[in-house]
Amino acid sequence: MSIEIPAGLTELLQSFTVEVLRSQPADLLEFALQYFTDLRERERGKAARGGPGYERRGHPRGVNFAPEEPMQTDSENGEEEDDDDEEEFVAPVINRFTRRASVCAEAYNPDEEEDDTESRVIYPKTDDQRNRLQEACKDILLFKSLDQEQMSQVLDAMFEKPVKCGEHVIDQGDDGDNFYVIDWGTYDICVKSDGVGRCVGNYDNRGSFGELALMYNTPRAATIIATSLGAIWGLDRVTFRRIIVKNNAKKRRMYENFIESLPFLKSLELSERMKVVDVIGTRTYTDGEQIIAQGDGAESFFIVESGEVRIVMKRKSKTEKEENGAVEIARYSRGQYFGELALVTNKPRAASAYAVGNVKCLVMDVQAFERLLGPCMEIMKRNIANYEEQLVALFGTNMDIADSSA
Ligand code: 1OR
Ligand code: 1OR
Repeated sequence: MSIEIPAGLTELLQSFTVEVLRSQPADLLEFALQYFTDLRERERGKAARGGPGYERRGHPRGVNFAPEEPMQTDSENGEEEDDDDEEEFVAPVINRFTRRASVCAEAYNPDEEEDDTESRVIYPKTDDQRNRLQEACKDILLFKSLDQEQMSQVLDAMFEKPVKCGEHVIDQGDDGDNFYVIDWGTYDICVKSDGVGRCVGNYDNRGSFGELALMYNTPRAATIIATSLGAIWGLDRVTFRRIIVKNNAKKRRMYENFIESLPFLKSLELSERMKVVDVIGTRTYTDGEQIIAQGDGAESFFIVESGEVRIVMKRKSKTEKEENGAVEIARYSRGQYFGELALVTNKPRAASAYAVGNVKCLVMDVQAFERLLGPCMEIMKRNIANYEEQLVALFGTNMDIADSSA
């Protein structure tokens, strides 16, 4: 007589066994009870949302949403479950290390923060999720100075969150729970002051938000509202502080003197200059590499840390249709900035920038630029007025620099 093994039984017991081995519970029966109760709740939740891997209509790249509870390992090198070839069934994980982060406004002191190496958050991911996550995080400036191990811990800890159009992902004034990286979708940044709310910017299918409350233990500084269907990757507060905030302390030590020495930042208070350091990322370029392309939309502002940058402008005159060739209009070296014009004028890049030899730049995203560099705007605008004069001298005509990309 053959005995039929019910579908799913092997996976169910395997996942349970893995969890028992990982968590080593004192009371096996109690653990099992909680494990299976939780599993049932999750399955019911899934069913209510329209079955496993619930509907992802409208996603341009096909989303797989992660399970909602992370695994946590008790060692830095804790073995990750090999989930790559697991299909639909991903068991929820209960573990003795799960704990809620407190969101009180304690002062920031990385040296006093608990190292927290004993708990590491891991959300298992499919290959597709891993690829999309890596793509989304590729240009996130806050991640740029992490070493490989820190980066892999961050990626492990991130979880996918579907977003509905109109959803408030973050509400101004709330405590900070997670940092978010955008996978896809558009989001408005709204700020309320004196009871009046206004939209001050937006994210278009890329970028990140939610770092401020976690970095400085302050209430959320803005409301983020999805203006389309979308998906974001969350990173919990504890992991964010353990890795990013600690790394920022190192970044401050590295860049404090350099940032202090920059004349165009002199209108900022010391604490504001340190906030600049907190949000900048570093990018390196090799000889001849393009840093900015004339005519492109602008998302970043650059400060040269080392090497030299050539600024080259191609121009069509307003009356004639032909291009007048490319002219080198400026060279920048350590301590000088570029890429501010398009951010200030909200126009495409007025010129291209290329690395001369190996170049390292400090890079800031447009939101941080607007949020932090307001007090430096006078100096920058004076410089922009100089561009206008140079434009006339170089091309012998008076045209709006923003038109040069036309
Ligand atoms: P958070 O943790 O405070 C809201 O939660 C997030 O919105 C915030 O982190 C930033 O990541 C993001 N002012 C404040 N927060 C901003 C801003 C911003 N832009 C994005 N966020 N300003 C933006 C200008 C484009 C200044 C508005 C006066
Ligand atoms: P962006 O965001 O437009 C290209 O990207 C950057 O080149 C620009 O910001 C400036 O930071 C930088 N006219 C316009 N942009 C200039 C100029 C410039 N020089 C540097 N940039 N002129 C040269 C003045 C010496 C006038 C045009 C001939």
